[in-house]
Amino acid sequence: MTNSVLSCAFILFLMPGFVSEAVSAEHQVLMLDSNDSAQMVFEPSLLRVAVGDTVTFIPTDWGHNAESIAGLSPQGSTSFYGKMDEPITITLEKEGVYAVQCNPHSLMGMVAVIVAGAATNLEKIRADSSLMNKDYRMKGERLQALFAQISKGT
Ligand SMILES: [Cu+2]
Repeated sequence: MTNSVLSCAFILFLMPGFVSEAVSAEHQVLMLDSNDSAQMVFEPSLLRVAVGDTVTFIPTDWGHNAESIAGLSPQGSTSFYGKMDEPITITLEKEGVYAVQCNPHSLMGMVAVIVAGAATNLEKIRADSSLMNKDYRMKGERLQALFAQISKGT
């Protein structure tokens, strides 16, 4: 009896999901009308996490959501669409750079960038997002500024 309980515990410990749940960290990003540096802004707007960590977007001020930007996330990652004025928690399951926007303020550049592990897709995502610049000037500018911070390693 004791032996079978022990071996069950051991098998659970060996399961990758169990291990990553046990060590994954939880992060929070606030959705704000303004902070010291900008209007309509995620805080922080650049976040470095480990693969398997979770990030919760908190509707601190009214009128915001958080959603993935199509095409600007690691290959094979799951897109997400948070509801207005509701928190949403995502798990960063793939390594790489994720770009996030607030839908109603995307044209005003309300974007955030999350790096899970290494920024393996940085050059691709940078190139793809630069195609948006002519249509979404502020969004493109803020994204490029955040990507530049990643490549400088700050
Ligand atoms: Cu917003």
